[in-house]
Amino acid sequence: MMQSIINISAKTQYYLELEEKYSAHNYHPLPVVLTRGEGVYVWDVEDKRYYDFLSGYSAVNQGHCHPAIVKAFIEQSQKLTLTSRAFHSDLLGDYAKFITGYFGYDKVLPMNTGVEAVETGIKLCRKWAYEVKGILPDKAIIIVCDGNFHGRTSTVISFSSDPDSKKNFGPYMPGFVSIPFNDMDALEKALSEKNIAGFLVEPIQGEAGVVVPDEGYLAKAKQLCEEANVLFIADEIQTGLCRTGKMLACDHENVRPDILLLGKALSGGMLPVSAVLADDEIMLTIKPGEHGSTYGGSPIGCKTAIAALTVLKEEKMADKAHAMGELLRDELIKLQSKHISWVRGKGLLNAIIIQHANKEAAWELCLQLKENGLLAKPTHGDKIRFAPPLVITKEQINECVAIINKSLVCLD
Ligand code: IF1
Repeated sequence: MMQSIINISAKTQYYLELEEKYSAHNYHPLPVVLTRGEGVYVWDVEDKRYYDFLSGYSAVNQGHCHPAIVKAFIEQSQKLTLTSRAFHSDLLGDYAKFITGYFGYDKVLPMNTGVEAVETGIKLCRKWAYEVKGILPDKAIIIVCDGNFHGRTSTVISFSSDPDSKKNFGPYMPGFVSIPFNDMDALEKALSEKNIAGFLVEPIQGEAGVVVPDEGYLAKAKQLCEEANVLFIADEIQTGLCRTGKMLACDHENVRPDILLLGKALSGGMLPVSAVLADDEIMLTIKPGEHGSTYGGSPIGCKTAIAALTVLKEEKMADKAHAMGELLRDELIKLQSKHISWVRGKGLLNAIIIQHANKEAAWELCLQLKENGLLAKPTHGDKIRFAPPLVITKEQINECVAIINKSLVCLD
Protein backbone atom coordinates (compact mmCIF):
# COMPACT_ATOMS: atom_id res chain seq x y z
CA MET A 1 0.00 0.00 0.00
CA MET A 2 1.52 3.32 -1.07
CA GLN A 3 1.58 6.22 1.36
CA SER A 4 3.25 9.62 1.36
CA ILE A 5 6.75 9.59 2.79
CA ILE A 6 7.25 13.09 4.10
CA ASN A 7 9.95 13.34 6.71
CA ILE A 8 10.45 17.06 7.44
CA SER A 9 12.78 18.44 10.10
CA ALA A 10 12.04 21.63 12.05
CA LYS A 11 14.83 23.45 10.21
CA THR A 12 13.39 22.48 6.83
CA GLN A 13 9.88 23.36 7.99
CA TYR A 14 11.15 26.84 8.96
CA TYR A 15 12.24 27.57 5.39
CA LEU A 16 9.11 26.03 3.85
CA GLU A 17 6.93 28.27 6.03
CA LEU A 18 8.88 31.40 5.11
CA GLU A 19 8.35 30.71 1.42
CA GLU A 20 4.71 29.84 2.00
CA LYS A 21 4.08 33.15 3.76
CA TYR A 22 6.24 35.57 1.80
CA SER A 23 6.81 34.09 -1.67
CA ALA A 24 4.31 33.69 -4.51
CA HIS A 25 2.85 30.22 -4.80
CA ASN A 26 3.86 29.76 -8.43
CA TYR A 27 5.61 26.44 -7.88
CA HIS A 28 5.00 23.20 -6.02
CA PRO A 29 8.55 22.14 -5.14
CA LEU A 30 9.58 18.91 -3.48
CA PRO A 31 9.78 19.46 0.33
CA VAL A 32 13.59 19.80 0.41
CA VAL A 33 15.61 22.94 1.24
CA LEU A 34 18.99 23.08 -0.46
CA THR A 35 21.96 25.07 0.75
CA ARG A 36 25.02 23.78 -1.16
CA GLY A 37 25.88 22.28 -4.53
CA GLU A 38 29.02 20.70 -5.96
CA GLY A 39 29.20 18.68 -9.17
CA VAL A 40 26.39 16.12 -9.24
CA TYR A 41 25.57 16.67 -5.56
CA VAL A 42 23.44 19.08 -3.58
CA TRP A 43 23.05 19.25 0.20
CA ASP A 44 20.00 20.26 2.22
CA VAL A 45 19.93 22.33 5.40
CA GLU A 46 20.28 19.11 7.43
CA ASP A 47 23.55 18.44 5.58
CA LYS A 48 21.96 15.46 3.81
CA ARG A 49 23.52 14.83 0.38
CA TYR A 50 21.49 14.15 -2.76
CA TYR A 51 22.16 13.35 -6.38
CA ASP A 52 20.65 16.16 -8.45
CA PHE A 53 18.73 14.47 -11.30
CA LEU A 54 17.20 17.72 -12.54
CA SER A 55 20.33 19.90 -12.96
CA GLY A 56 18.33 23.09 -12.59
CA TYR A 57 16.34 22.02 -15.67
CA SER A 58 19.62 21.59 -17.57
CA ALA A 59 21.16 24.86 -16.37
CA VAL A 60 24.00 23.11 -14.52
CA ASN A 61 25.15 20.67 -17.21
CA GLN A 62 28.73 21.41 -16.09
CA GLY A 63 27.87 20.43 -12.50
CA HIS A 64 27.01 22.68 -9.57
CA CYS A 65 29.54 25.44 -8.87
CA HIS A 66 32.07 24.27 -11.46
CA PRO A 67 35.43 25.69 -10.21
CA ALA A 68 36.49 27.19 -13.54
CA ILE A 69 33.13 28.92 -14.03
CA VAL A 70 33.01 30.15 -10.44
CA LYS A 71 36.57 31.51 -10.83
CA ALA A 72 35.59 33.47 -13.94
CA PHE A 73 32.43 34.75 -12.26
CA ILE A 74 34.27 35.90 -9.10
CA GLU A 75 37.10 37.57 -11.05
CA GLN A 76 34.70 39.57 -13.21
CA SER A 77 32.40 40.35 -10.29
CA GLN A 78 35.29 42.22 -8.64
CA LYS A 79 36.20 44.15 -11.79
CA LEU A 80 33.17 45.26 -13.83
CA THR A 81 29.79 43.50 -13.85
CA LEU A 82 27.53 45.77 -15.90
CA THR A 83 27.95 48.70 -18.29
CA SER A 84 24.55 48.56 -20.02
CA ARG A 85 24.75 48.72 -23.82
CA ALA A 86 24.92 52.52 -23.70
CA PHE A 87 28.70 51.97 -23.68
CA HIS A 88 31.08 49.31 -25.00
CA SER A 89 32.97 46.93 -22.73
CA ASP A 90 36.20 44.93 -23.20
CA LEU A 91 34.20 41.72 -22.83
CA LEU A 92 31.31 41.83 -25.34
CA GLY A 93 33.45 41.86 -28.48
CA ASP A 94 35.63 38.98 -27.29
CA TYR A 95 32.55 37.02 -26.20
CA ALA A 96 30.72 37.66 -29.46
CA LYS A 97 33.76 36.51 -31.48
CA PHE A 98 34.14 33.47 -29.21
CA ILE A 99 30.53 32.26 -29.29
CA THR A 100 29.94 32.94 -33.01
CA GLY A 101 33.11 31.00 -33.79
CA TYR A 102 32.09 28.25 -31.36
CA PHE A 103 28.73 27.66 -33.10
CA GLY A 104 29.53 28.94 -36.63
CA TYR A 105 27.28 31.97 -37.07
CA ASP A 106 27.91 35.56 -38.22
CA LYS A 107 26.51 37.23 -35.12
CA VAL A 108 25.06 36.83 -31.62
CA LEU A 109 22.37 38.89 -29.90
CA PRO A 110 22.99 38.46 -26.15
CA MET A 111 20.03 38.26 -23.77
CA ASN A 112 19.42 36.87 -20.28
CA THR A 113 16.67 34.31 -19.73
CA GLY A 114 15.74 31.57 -22.13
CA VAL A 115 12.34 33.06 -22.87
CA GLU A 116 14.00 36.35 -23.77
CA ALA A 117 16.03 34.46 -26.36
CA VAL A 118 12.79 32.90 -27.68
CA GLU A 119 11.10 36.32 -27.83
CA THR A 120 14.16 37.73 -29.61
CA GLY A 121 14.07 34.86 -32.10
CA ILE A 122 10.39 35.56 -32.78
CA LYS A 123 11.08 39.28 -33.30
CA LEU A 124 14.04 38.55 -35.62
CA CYS A 125 11.94 36.08 -37.62
CA ARG A 126 9.12 38.58 -38.02
CA LYS A 127 11.49 41.43 -38.96
CA TRP A 128 13.18 39.18 -41.54
CA ALA A 129 9.76 38.12 -42.89
CA TYR A 130 8.69 41.73 -43.53
CA GLU A 131 12.00 43.26 -44.59
CA VAL A 132 13.65 40.37 -46.47
CA LYS A 133 11.02 37.77 -47.44
CA GLY A 134 8.44 40.47 -48.20
CA ILE A 135 5.48 39.25 -46.14
CA LEU A 136 2.91 42.03 -45.67
CA PRO A 137 3.18 43.92 -42.33
CA ASP A 138 1.64 42.16 -39.30
CA LYS A 139 0.78 39.07 -41.41
CA ALA A 140 3.73 36.82 -40.46
CA ILE A 141 2.88 33.38 -39.09
CA ILE A 142 5.28 31.19 -37.10
CA ILE A 143 4.64 27.45 -36.90
CA VAL A 144 5.04 25.87 -33.44
CA CYS A 145 4.41 22.36 -32.13
CA ASP A 146 1.74 20.97 -29.84
CA GLY A 147 3.27 20.13 -26.46
CA ASN A 148 5.86 22.90 -26.75
CA PHE A 149 7.49 24.67 -23.87
CA HIS A 150 9.38 27.83 -24.78
CA GLY A 151 8.94 29.92 -21.62
CA ARG A 152 6.32 31.93 -19.81
CA THR A 153 5.98 35.44 -21.26
CA SER A 154 2.57 36.50 -22.54
CA THR A 155 3.59 36.04 -26.19
CA VAL A 156 5.14 32.62 -25.64
CA ILE A 157 2.25 31.20 -23.61
CA SER A 158 -0.05 32.44 -26.40
CA PHE A 159 1.05 29.41 -28.42
CA SER A 160 1.33 26.97 -25.51
CA SER A 161 -0.90 23.90 -25.54
CA ASP A 162 -0.58 23.53 -21.77
CA PRO A 163 -3.69 24.91 -20.01
CA ASP A 164 -1.73 25.60 -16.80
CA SER A 165 0.70 27.84 -18.71
CA LYS A 166 -2.07 29.64 -20.58
CA LYS A 167 -5.39 29.81 -18.68
CA ASN A 168 -6.56 33.31 -17.79
CA PHE A 169 -3.47 35.02 -19.15
CA GLY A 170 -5.25 36.29 -22.29
CA PRO A 171 -5.69 38.07 -24.59
CA TYR A 172 -3.16 36.09 -26.56
CA MET A 173 -0.62 37.14 -29.19
CA PRO A 174 -1.73 36.23 -32.74
CA GLY A 175 0.60 35.04 -35.50
CA PHE A 176 1.22 31.43 -34.49
CA VAL A 177 -0.12 28.11 -35.75
CA SER A 178 0.41 24.88 -33.83
CA ILE A 179 0.90 21.48 -35.44
CA PRO A 180 1.57 18.01 -33.99
CA PHE A 181 5.26 17.47 -33.11
CA ASN A 182 7.14 14.86 -35.14
CA ASP A 183 4.47 14.92 -37.89
CA MET A 184 6.03 15.67 -41.28
CA ASP A 185 2.75 15.78 -43.18
CA ALA A 186 1.39 18.37 -40.77
CA LEU A 187 4.53 20.48 -41.19
CA GLU A 188 4.44 20.15 -44.99
CA LYS A 189 0.80 21.28 -45.01
CA ALA A 190 1.44 24.21 -42.66
CA LEU A 191 4.42 25.33 -44.77
CA SER A 192 2.17 25.49 -47.83
CA GLU A 193 0.02 28.16 -46.17
CA LYS A 194 0.46 31.88 -46.89
CA ASN A 195 2.70 34.24 -44.85
CA ILE A 196 4.70 31.53 -43.08
CA ALA A 197 7.85 33.14 -41.63
CA GLY A 198 9.34 30.54 -39.32
CA PHE A 199 9.17 27.13 -37.66
CA LEU A 200 10.01 27.25 -33.93
CA VAL A 201 10.79 23.83 -32.49
CA GLU A 202 12.52 22.08 -29.58
CA PRO A 203 14.69 19.33 -31.14
CA ILE A 204 13.51 17.16 -28.21
CA GLN A 205 10.43 18.32 -26.28
CA GLY A 206 11.61 18.61 -22.68
CA GLU A 207 8.63 19.57 -20.58
CA ALA A 208 6.32 17.39 -22.65
CA GLY A 209 8.21 14.53 -21.07
CA VAL A 210 11.40 14.18 -23.17
CA VAL A 211 9.68 13.42 -26.47
CA VAL A 212 12.35 12.39 -29.00
CA PRO A 213 11.22 12.78 -32.63
CA ASP A 214 11.76 10.08 -35.28
CA GLU A 215 15.24 9.80 -36.77
CA GLY A 216 15.40 12.24 -39.68
CA TYR A 217 12.56 14.49 -38.52
CA LEU A 218 14.78 17.51 -37.87
CA ALA A 219 16.72 17.12 -41.13
CA LYS A 220 13.57 16.76 -43.22
CA ALA A 221 11.91 19.66 -41.41
CA LYS A 222 14.92 21.89 -42.11
CA GLN A 223 14.88 20.86 -45.78
CA LEU A 224 11.16 21.66 -46.10
CA CYS A 225 11.72 25.03 -44.41
CA GLU A 226 14.53 25.84 -46.86
CA GLU A 227 12.30 24.92 -49.82
CA ALA A 228 9.54 27.16 -48.43
CA ASN A 229 11.93 30.04 -47.57
CA VAL A 230 10.90 29.71 -43.91
CA LEU A 231 13.33 30.15 -41.00
CA PHE A 232 14.11 27.06 -38.91
CA ILE A 233 14.34 28.31 -35.31
CA ALA A 234 15.83 25.72 -32.92
CA ASP A 235 15.11 26.19 -29.23
CA GLU A 236 18.18 24.46 -27.77
CA ILE A 237 17.79 26.16 -24.40
CA GLN A 238 17.28 22.82 -22.68
CA THR A 239 18.59 20.33 -25.30
CA GLY A 240 21.75 22.25 -26.19
CA LEU A 241 25.20 22.50 -24.63
CA CYS A 242 26.01 18.77 -24.59
CA ARG A 243 22.85 17.66 -22.75
CA THR A 244 21.77 15.14 -25.45
CA GLY A 245 25.22 13.73 -26.24
CA LYS A 246 26.15 16.30 -28.92
CA MET A 247 26.98 19.98 -28.54
CA LEU A 248 23.50 20.69 -29.94
CA ALA A 249 20.60 18.26 -30.34
CA CYS A 250 20.42 19.43 -33.98
CA ASP A 251 23.95 18.04 -34.45
CA HIS A 252 22.54 14.49 -34.25
CA GLU A 253 21.10 15.17 -37.73
CA ASN A 254 23.65 17.74 -38.94
CA VAL A 255 20.96 20.41 -38.99
CA ARG A 256 22.11 24.04 -38.88
CA PRO A 257 19.26 26.20 -37.59
CA ASP A 258 18.69 29.59 -39.20
CA ILE A 259 18.19 30.98 -35.72
CA LEU A 260 19.76 29.16 -32.75
CA LEU A 261 18.43 29.83 -29.24
CA LEU A 262 20.62 29.04 -26.21
CA GLY A 263 20.24 29.61 -22.46
CA LYS A 264 20.39 27.77 -19.11
CA ALA A 265 23.83 26.03 -19.09
CA LEU A 266 25.27 28.88 -21.16
CA SER A 267 26.29 30.27 -17.75
CA GLY A 268 26.68 26.94 -15.95
CA GLY A 269 23.99 28.02 -13.49
CA MET A 270 25.77 31.19 -12.29
CA LEU A 271 23.31 33.81 -13.61
CA PRO A 272 20.82 34.09 -16.48
CA VAL A 273 22.68 34.23 -19.80
CA SER A 274 20.98 33.47 -23.10
CA ALA A 275 21.96 33.99 -26.70
CA VAL A 276 20.42 34.17 -30.16
CA LEU A 277 22.74 33.23 -33.05
CA ALA A 278 22.06 33.93 -36.71
CA ASP A 279 23.74 35.09 -39.91
CA ASP A 280 23.78 38.72 -41.06
CA GLU A 281 20.78 38.54 -43.41
CA ILE A 282 18.60 37.80 -40.38
CA MET A 283 20.52 39.46 -37.54
CA LEU A 284 21.02 42.84 -39.22
CA THR A 285 17.27 43.35 -39.72
CA ILE A 286 17.31 44.64 -36.12
CA LYS A 287 18.78 48.14 -36.12
CA PRO A 288 20.19 50.22 -33.21
CA GLY A 289 17.51 50.98 -30.64
CA GLU A 290 15.07 48.33 -31.89
CA HIS A 291 15.74 45.61 -29.31
CA GLY A 292 17.87 44.92 -26.22
CA SER A 293 17.92 44.55 -22.45
CA THR A 294 19.71 46.02 -19.45
CA TYR A 295 21.87 42.99 -18.66
CA GLY A 296 22.10 41.48 -22.16
CA GLY A 297 25.79 41.21 -23.04
CA SER A 298 26.95 42.29 -19.57
CA PRO A 299 30.65 41.81 -18.76
CA ILE A 300 29.79 39.37 -15.97
CA GLY A 301 27.54 37.38 -18.33
CA CYS A 302 30.08 37.35 -21.15
CA LYS A 303 32.97 36.26 -18.96
CA THR A 304 30.92 33.55 -17.30
CA ALA A 305 29.57 32.23 -20.60
CA ILE A 306 33.06 31.97 -22.12
CA ALA A 307 34.11 29.85 -19.13
CA ALA A 308 30.93 27.74 -19.26
CA LEU A 309 31.38 27.02 -22.97
CA THR A 310 35.10 26.32 -22.59
CA VAL A 311 34.48 23.74 -19.89
CA LEU A 312 31.97 21.86 -22.06
CA LYS A 313 34.65 21.22 -24.71
CA GLU A 314 37.67 20.81 -22.43
CA GLU A 315 35.91 18.13 -20.38
CA LYS A 316 34.34 16.47 -23.45
CA MET A 317 30.91 16.71 -21.85
CA ALA A 318 28.99 15.73 -24.99
CA ASP A 319 30.80 12.38 -25.13
CA LYS A 320 30.23 11.90 -21.40
CA ALA A 321 26.52 12.66 -21.76
CA HIS A 322 26.25 10.18 -24.62
CA ALA A 323 28.00 7.35 -22.77
CA MET A 324 26.40 7.93 -19.38
CA GLY A 325 22.97 8.37 -20.95
CA GLU A 326 23.23 5.02 -22.70
CA LEU A 327 24.33 3.39 -19.44
CA LEU A 328 21.48 5.01 -17.48
CA ARG A 329 18.79 3.93 -19.96
CA ASP A 330 20.22 0.41 -20.26
CA GLU A 331 20.32 -0.06 -16.49
CA LEU A 332 16.80 1.39 -16.00
CA ILE A 333 15.43 -0.98 -18.64
CA LYS A 334 17.23 -3.88 -16.96
CA LEU A 335 15.23 -3.18 -13.78
CA GLN A 336 12.20 -4.54 -15.63
CA SER A 337 10.00 -2.65 -13.15
CA LYS A 338 6.27 -3.16 -13.56
CA HIS A 339 5.91 0.51 -12.57
CA ILE A 340 8.02 1.85 -15.46
CA SER A 341 6.17 1.68 -18.78
CA TRP A 342 8.77 3.60 -20.79
CA VAL A 343 12.36 4.79 -20.63
CA ARG A 344 13.30 7.39 -23.23
CA GLY A 345 15.78 10.10 -23.96
CA LYS A 346 19.00 11.06 -25.64
CA GLY A 347 22.30 11.62 -23.87
CA LEU A 348 21.53 12.68 -20.31
CA LEU A 349 18.09 14.12 -21.09
CA ASN A 350 15.88 11.20 -20.09
CA ALA A 351 12.49 10.44 -18.62
CA ILE A 352 10.65 7.42 -17.30
CA ILE A 353 6.90 7.04 -17.57
CA ILE A 354 5.28 5.63 -14.46
CA GLN A 355 2.48 3.11 -14.87
CA HIS A 356 0.28 2.97 -11.76
CA ALA A 357 -3.37 3.12 -10.75
CA ASN A 358 -2.69 6.12 -8.54
CA LYS A 359 -2.15 9.31 -10.57
CA GLU A 360 0.06 10.64 -7.78
CA ALA A 361 2.47 7.72 -8.15
CA ALA A 362 5.20 9.74 -9.88
CA TRP A 363 5.10 12.34 -7.12
CA GLU A 364 5.15 9.65 -4.42
CA LEU A 365 8.13 8.03 -6.11
CA CYS A 366 9.96 11.37 -6.16
CA LEU A 367 9.32 11.75 -2.43
CA GLN A 368 10.78 8.29 -1.86
CA LEU A 369 13.73 9.04 -4.13
CA LYS A 370 14.36 12.12 -2.00
CA GLU A 371 14.35 10.02 1.15
CA ASN A 372 16.89 7.74 -0.53
CA GLY A 373 19.18 10.57 -1.66
CA LEU A 374 18.16 11.43 -5.21
CA LEU A 375 16.24 14.53 -6.33
CA ALA A 376 13.96 14.39 -9.37
CA LYS A 377 10.55 15.86 -10.17
CA PRO A 378 7.59 14.70 -12.24
CA THR A 379 6.59 16.51 -15.41
CA HIS A 380 2.99 16.34 -16.62
CA GLY A 381 1.84 13.84 -14.03
CA ASP A 382 3.24 10.43 -14.90
CA LYS A 383 6.71 11.27 -16.31
CA ILE A 384 9.85 11.77 -14.25
CA ARG A 385 12.78 13.55 -15.86
CA PHE A 386 16.21 12.04 -15.15
CA ALA A 387 18.77 14.65 -16.18
CA PRO A 388 21.84 14.72 -13.92
CA PRO A 389 24.83 17.01 -14.51
CA LEU A 390 27.00 15.75 -17.39
CA VAL A 391 29.98 15.19 -15.05
CA ILE A 392 28.29 12.14 -13.49
CA THR A 393 30.48 9.00 -13.47
CA LYS A 394 29.69 5.36 -14.27
CA GLU A 395 29.89 4.45 -10.59
CA GLN A 396 27.51 7.28 -9.69
CA ILE A 397 25.04 6.22 -12.41
CA ASN A 398 25.07 2.69 -11.00
CA GLU A 399 24.51 4.02 -7.47
CA CYS A 400 21.59 6.15 -8.70
CA VAL A 401 19.98 3.21 -10.51
CA ALA A 402 20.21 1.27 -7.26
CA ILE A 403 18.49 4.16 -5.44
CA ILE A 404 15.75 4.25 -8.12
CA ASN A 405 15.29 0.49 -7.87
CA LYS A 406 15.08 0.60 -4.07
CA SER A 407 12.59 3.51 -4.23
CA LEU A 408 10.26 1.83 -6.73
CA VAL A 409 9.22 -0.55 -3.96
CA CYS A 410 7.09 2.27 -2.51
CA LEU A 411 4.74 1.89 -5.48
CA ASP A 412 4.06 -1.79 -4.80
C1 IF1 B 1 9.58 26.93 -15.38
C2 IF1 B 1 11.70 22.50 -18.37
C3 IF1 B 1 9.75 23.92 -18.15
C4 IF1 B 1 12.82 25.61 -21.86
C5 IF1 B 1 12.89 25.70 -23.27
C6 IF1 B 1 12.76 28.07 -23.18
C7 IF1 B 1 12.68 28.03 -21.79
C8 IF1 B 1 12.71 26.80 -21.11
C9 IF1 B 1 13.03 24.46 -24.11
C10 IF1 B 1 12.59 29.35 -21.04
C11 IF1 B 1 12.62 26.78 -19.63
C12 IF1 B 1 12.32 25.77 -17.54
C13 IF1 B 1 11.44 26.86 -17.01
C14 IF1 B 1 10.97 26.39 -15.66
C15 IF1 B 1 10.98 24.88 -15.69
C16 IF1 B 1 11.77 24.51 -16.91
C17 IF1 B 1 11.00 23.70 -17.85
F1 IF1 B 1 11.28 22.20 -19.57
F2 IF1 B 1 13.00 22.78 -18.43
F3 IF1 B 1 11.43 21.54 -17.51
F4 IF1 B 1 9.05 24.74 -17.56
F5 IF1 B 1 9.20 23.29 -19.12
N1 IF1 B 1 12.86 26.92 -23.89
N2 IF1 B 1 12.40 25.72 -18.98
O1 IF1 B 1 12.84 24.40 -21.25
O2 IF1 B 1 13.78 29.59 -20.34
O3 IF1 B 1 13.00 31.77 -19.45
O4 IF1 B 1 13.03 29.78 -17.96
O5 IF1 B 1 15.20 30.77 -18.73
O6 IF1 B 1 9.25 27.99 -15.91
O7 IF1 B 1 8.86 26.26 -14.63
P1 IF1 B 1 13.73 30.53 -19.05
